[in-house]
Amino acid sequence: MVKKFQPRLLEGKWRRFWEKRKIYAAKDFSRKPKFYGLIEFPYPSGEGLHVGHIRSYTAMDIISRKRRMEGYNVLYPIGWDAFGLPTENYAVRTGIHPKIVTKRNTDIFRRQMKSLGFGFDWDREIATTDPAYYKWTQWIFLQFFKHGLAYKKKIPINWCLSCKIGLANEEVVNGRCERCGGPTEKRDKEQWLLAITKYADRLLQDLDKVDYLEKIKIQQKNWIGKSEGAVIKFEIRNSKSETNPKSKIPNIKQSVEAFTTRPDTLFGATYMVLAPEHEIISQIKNEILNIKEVENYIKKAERGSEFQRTDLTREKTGVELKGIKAVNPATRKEIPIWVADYVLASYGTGAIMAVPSHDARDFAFAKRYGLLIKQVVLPQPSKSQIQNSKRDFFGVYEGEGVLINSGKFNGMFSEKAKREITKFVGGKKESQYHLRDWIFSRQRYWGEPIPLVFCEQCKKQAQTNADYTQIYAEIFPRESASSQRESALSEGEKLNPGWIVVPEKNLPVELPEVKKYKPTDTGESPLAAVTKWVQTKCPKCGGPARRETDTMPNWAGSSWYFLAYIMKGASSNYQLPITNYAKAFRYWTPVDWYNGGMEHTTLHLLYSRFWNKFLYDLGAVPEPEPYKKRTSHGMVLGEGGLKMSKSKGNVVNPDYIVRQFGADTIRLYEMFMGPFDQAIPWDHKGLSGCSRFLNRVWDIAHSRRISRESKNADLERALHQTMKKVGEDIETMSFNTAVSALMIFVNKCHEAKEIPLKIWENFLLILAPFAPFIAEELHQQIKDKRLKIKDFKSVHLEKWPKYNEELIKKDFFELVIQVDGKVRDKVLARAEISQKEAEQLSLNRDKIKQILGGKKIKKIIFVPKRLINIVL
Ligand code: ANZ
Ligand code: ZN
Repeated sequence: MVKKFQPRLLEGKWRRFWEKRKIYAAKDFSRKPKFYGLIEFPYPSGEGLHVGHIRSYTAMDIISRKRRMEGYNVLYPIGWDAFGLPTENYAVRTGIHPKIVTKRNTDIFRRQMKSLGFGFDWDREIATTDPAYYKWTQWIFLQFFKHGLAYKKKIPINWCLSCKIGLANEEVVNGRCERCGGPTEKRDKEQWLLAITKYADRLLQDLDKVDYLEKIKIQQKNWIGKSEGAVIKFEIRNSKSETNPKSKIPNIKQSVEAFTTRPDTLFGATYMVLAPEHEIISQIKNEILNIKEVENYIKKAERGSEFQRTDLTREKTGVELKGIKAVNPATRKEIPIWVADYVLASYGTGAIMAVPSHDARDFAFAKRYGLLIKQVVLPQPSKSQIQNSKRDFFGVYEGEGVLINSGKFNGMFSEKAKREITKFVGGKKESQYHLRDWIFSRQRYWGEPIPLVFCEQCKKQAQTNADYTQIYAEIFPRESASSQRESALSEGEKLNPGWIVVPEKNLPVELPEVKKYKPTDTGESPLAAVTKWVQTKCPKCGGPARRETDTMPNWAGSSWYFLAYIMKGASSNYQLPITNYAKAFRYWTPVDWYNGGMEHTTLHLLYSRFWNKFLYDLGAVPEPEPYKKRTSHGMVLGEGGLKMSKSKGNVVNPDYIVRQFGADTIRLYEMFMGPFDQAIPWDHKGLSGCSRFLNRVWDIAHSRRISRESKNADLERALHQTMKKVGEDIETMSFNTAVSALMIFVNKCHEAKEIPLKIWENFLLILAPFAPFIAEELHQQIKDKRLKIKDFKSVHLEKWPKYNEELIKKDFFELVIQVDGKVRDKVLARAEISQKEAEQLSLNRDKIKQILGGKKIKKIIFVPKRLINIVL
């Protein structure tokens, strides 16, 4: 009688076996090479583990298991990104403390993850909400503050009307709140900001150092948005044509700077536009004849969100400032000045030189208000067009070309003219970034308290402090050196008068208990109501002070968590001084491979690169980049292709699948469902197919003669082909084709009556990363039957088998890779490889990538069984 495959009976046994032996525990320091595989730690929501989590975790689990079998010392850790709104909202509704809710949820997540057999190192489990953890989040914030990279500023923020929370620009999608989808509006609020823009250039440049998917690099580049251009100064004067009886000063001596990426079009700048918030407007208010009208416009404009204001399809509005003019520094002609909300205060200089003939936005505006349009660049002008300046206008041309209507620059190419005209008018070459500083305050309860206090007395002191320290040093030169270190203000305290750091020894600043978690309509955090907590002593002067009641955004804890896993390995409560972790950081960083969602590319991924760079500058970590390699998985959609959601009732509960089919089946299915980087809808039939496959494996193990003596050359060759395919597919995350190769091989075994032991053994080894439970069970079955379980060696600690090139050659050929007809590389390929597969294989070769260097491919010629030629 053949025993039936009953996953439930095996899983508990092997899970305990692995846990007891700690086979997944990473060792600090080893002679083995290290591998640090990382997946984005989950937010433990009330819904439990999502099947989308499982796709990413299984993928990295497979990679980590393969690395371990290849002889690496593997770190594959897990933890909880547990601060956040849903938990707080739940607390608001139910009155249950977020701490309790979080514990409940993480217990569920942990149980689910263990049931799926992920090889996490549970000894290094972390939670961002653990005070021992957020002590460090606060500590890092304090370093930012002390180095002048955190500052408080009243800024218009995106306010979500239903969450009652300020959002970072990144959290507003199409004018709506990223979390709840509700509308947002602009509100002025004092907020803490982190100066990520100071790192913009390095965040951009160092993308060259890392192996990220190209689409990830492109998204980050675009988000940072470096624009090279010039800042050009425009004089402002009272208009000669419009008399100004109210004017007190006969002629204003003022100027406005404009940032432009196209200084070559300066001769075509026929008007200027100021952002409604531009400060010059109030400075020269008395000179503006229609100031009432202007102020009314400004009031209305400031309420619009940035999204609305930059919406290209929206009709542009504006008001001319009557009574004043700007002077175009190239033509020396007076041009009108407008205020319009399509110019943003927060970008460039908050003012533009408008060139309606070469900028679509300016063109639309000029058309609407009847402003002069003057063409100054043509793609390919004739001689007469260059000389004879008067020409009919034939539409906006935004490209570069040759200058016309531009005095002595006529006939010059744009590229050169940019430099020359900038020089001609005394402009400065400058770069601008679209990246903004990171709004780092939230007016919520369930986040890390910002470890600062505000002291009125120290604020006053700060104003006289400079003189004070000097006088003190003159009177007590000896004491001053040492005491100055303590009493001297840090960059942050100078930058933010009155804000004083909580001393490091007093960290963490723990969240106090509150009765109500609901944020207020005034926008104050619920913490503001906890008077006893808010009122404190100033650590600097001992006088009365109040604590900052804003908390950090939920991106804070995840900005450094990859380091926390390392610290936790070195000391279980990770509370040693940061320098004590230097050796462990040197050993484990950078993360070798990080897989996560595309939705985090411009948020978490960028933020954590920024924090790591800052810690690198402090000398706390040894690597300038935290992640060597970054890949991304596609979403798992609901059956039918819609996003899974409770309201649609199409959420798949992994517990139920594990109970019905076993953990190996759901793991295998999620790898088999489709190309890893694509969004794939859930399909129950596919799940059953994977279950049948595992049953077949089980049947073969129990019904075929598996012996040392038997021989089967065909099966042996098939095995080696499969070993090659599976090994390579894991490296390129082509898990679906790896699984299908395993299936094909198993069908071949099914046809055989006898299977050579060595073949079956090797098959189980390459199956193990995908289906760790069944592989372990069957692996032990073919081992010495007299052994007790305690003497078993886990299949996951066996060596990854090497395929034999010779054995598979017959079905393979050497594919010659040419670029523009020149032989550049050779690679072993399957005989029946398709053009598409051959292209993929060739374009993924490092050598070829280097030669192509992002150049455009014209066409690709493929000659089956011989060569592929990439034509540029
Ligand atoms: C004159 C000009 C002529 C421009 C031309 C473009 C084309 P990016 O590429 O995004 O950096 N600009 C500058 N500051 C602005 C602000 N605060 N709000 C709105 N628009 C602003 O865009 C740079 C261009 O956007 C600048 O170059 C400026 O218009 C405009 F044929 O200057 B340009
Ligand atoms: Zn004080």
